[in-house]
Amino acid sequence: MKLEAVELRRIRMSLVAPFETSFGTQLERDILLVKAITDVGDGWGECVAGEEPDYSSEYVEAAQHVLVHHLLPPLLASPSLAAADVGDGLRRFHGHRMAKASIEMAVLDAELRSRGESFTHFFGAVRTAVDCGVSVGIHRSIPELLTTVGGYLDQGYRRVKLKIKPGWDVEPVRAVRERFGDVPLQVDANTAYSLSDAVHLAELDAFNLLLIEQPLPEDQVLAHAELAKVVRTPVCLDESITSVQAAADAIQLGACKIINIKPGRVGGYLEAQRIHDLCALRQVPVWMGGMLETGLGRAGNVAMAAMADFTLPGDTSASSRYYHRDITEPFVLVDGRLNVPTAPGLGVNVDQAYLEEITTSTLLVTR
Ligand code: NPQ
Ligand code: MG
Repeated sequence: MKLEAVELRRIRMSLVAPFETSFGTQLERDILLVKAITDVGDGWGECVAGEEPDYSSEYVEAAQHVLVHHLLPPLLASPSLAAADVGDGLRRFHGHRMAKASIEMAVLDAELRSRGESFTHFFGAVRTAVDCGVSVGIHRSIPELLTTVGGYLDQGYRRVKLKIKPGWDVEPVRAVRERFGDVPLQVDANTAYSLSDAVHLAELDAFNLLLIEQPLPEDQVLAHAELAKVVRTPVCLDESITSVQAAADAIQLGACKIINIKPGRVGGYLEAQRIHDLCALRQVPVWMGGMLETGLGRAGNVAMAAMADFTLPGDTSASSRYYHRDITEPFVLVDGRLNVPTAPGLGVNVDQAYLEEITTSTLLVTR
């Protein structure tokens, strides 16, 4: 396969409701889509970088810059390119994993579509539908939070994740437990605490949570192991797990019992697959995270979440959790699950007319 050109397209999508986390409030998304144009057909990728460097150091404008000026030129110059070569081809460039993931995804989609193979078959997945959880933002009051959570449970979501931060943690968790009983429940702090909060966070142990996700900053891996001596709720890492090496080290250190896998965060679906396989070997449960993806990223994530060691429900929510209208056929919750696409590549089709309507810029990068 030969990469002939890459189309970078930015789109704006409003969220159905504001989404507040410990690092800020999201009202809409500025998303970078990547189309790989190859000699065997096109493929789609989606970059999960946000508008600002607040979830991680990456952000969408930087991702586009590094693709145009650094990552794409060597890939476009390569006489022959497969998805499996993208990681190696970009190894000399440090970081920028979300940018790298987006072009690898597009090349993988082109490659699999051309040979009629689905993402899910490529991953060796074992399920035809995946259990879905929902990530619930920080709310202005507990009554409003309970209304939101009740609505999601009525829709059938099988697990609830509450975003927490200092000042919004024990009380919302207590209120959800009191109102909704033993629904599978977990929390995500997006790095908002410090090790000195350990005794406070141990108050969450009373609520039988599945896990506490990324309580401490990304680089404080050892501190998570220290925290786990005080907090009995299993620690899950998200932001800290940037590679299979980081995953192996964190497990060895006792920093986490569970891992949130986001293909975009770790540099692509192939590295995510390696993390899945490592965790299966080490008997560490994993689950599929979410980055407010369009139907393209959602399709890849749902396909991967069908792999055997994805034993906990993911943040693979329905399209309607985030968007009134998606750029592909929407993912719809059926009995708390999403069906896994089985058509070639990502297995979804882009609504080109709607895509044009929400496009803010396009750039064609050629050889
Ligand atoms: C998490 N996702 O698990 C992330 C955080 C997150 C579903 O909770 C723009 C881009 C907005 C990326 C908001 C969920 C985002 C974002 C939240 C990621 O930590
Ligand atoms: Mg998280």
